[in-house]
Amino acid sequence: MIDKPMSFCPGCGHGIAIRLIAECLEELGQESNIILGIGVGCSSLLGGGLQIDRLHCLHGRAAAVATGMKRVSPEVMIVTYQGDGDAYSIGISESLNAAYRNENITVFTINNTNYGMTGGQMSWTTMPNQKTTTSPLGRDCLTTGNPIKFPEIVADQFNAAYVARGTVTTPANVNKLKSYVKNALEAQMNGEGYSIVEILSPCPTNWGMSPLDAMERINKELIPYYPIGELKKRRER
Ligand SMILES: Cc1ncc(C[n+]2csc(CCOP(=O)(O)OP(=O)(O)O)c2C)c(N)n1
Ligand code: SF4
Ligand SMILES: [Mg+2]
Repeated sequence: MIDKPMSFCPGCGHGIAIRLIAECLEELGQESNIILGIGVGCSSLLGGGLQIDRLHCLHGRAAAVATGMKRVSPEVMIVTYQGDGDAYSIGISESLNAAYRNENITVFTINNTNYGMTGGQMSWTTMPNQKTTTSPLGRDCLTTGNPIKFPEIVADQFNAAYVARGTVTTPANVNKLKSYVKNALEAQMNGEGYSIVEILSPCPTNWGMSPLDAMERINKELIPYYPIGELKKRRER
């Protein structure tokens, strides 16, 4: 996929995340044994260079689609790739229900604290006081709720196999994220059940920042609220 053009803005985190997922699939020998359930959003731009079977799911419904795929073809790796708006704001019911049932699927959620594709509207992960096109004065959590910590809900409350949060801001963080991605995929290969990795990812275009400043924002503002690391694992790796 390296020599194929992608449609992401300069400095977007989606490309790094997709590359890591593709590398892990190759290293695990699964690149020809996978179907992606892709959410609606900038995530759906990933198709450009990726030679992988995929279905573009209705907005927010990828976890439900993945459930059906996995139950019909349990030997195939089933992976969803979704944004925070898709997986949480719009698809929270499907996301919660799949995690609650401990479906043997792997979910990757790109958390860039907004609806990137449609011009930067507020999502469930928009930070307190963050300005977006639908919260022009800054997010008021008293009237819109607090930013959701979906992986924490899954890790604390559900019988899931593997839960982690990573980011793409530094080479060290990219390396850690790659190990989380691989662990999540291995959990599915072992039949352990539901695995999820949330990825804190820059959206310089809608944040109105340079790519470097957007990375810094994640390090300084997002990680203190959304800690990175492994939240739950059934097996030591
Ligand atoms: C049913 C439906 N409602 C709304 C939209 C418009 N829409 C397209 S992408 C998107 C938000 C995507 O945000 P997110 O999942 O966070 O992905 P990102 O673009 O930030 O990576 C919305 C609301 C749609 N395509 N379909
Ligand atoms: S709008 Fe944001 S999430 Fe979408 S491609 Fe551009 S930087 Fe990435
Ligand atoms: Mg988003």
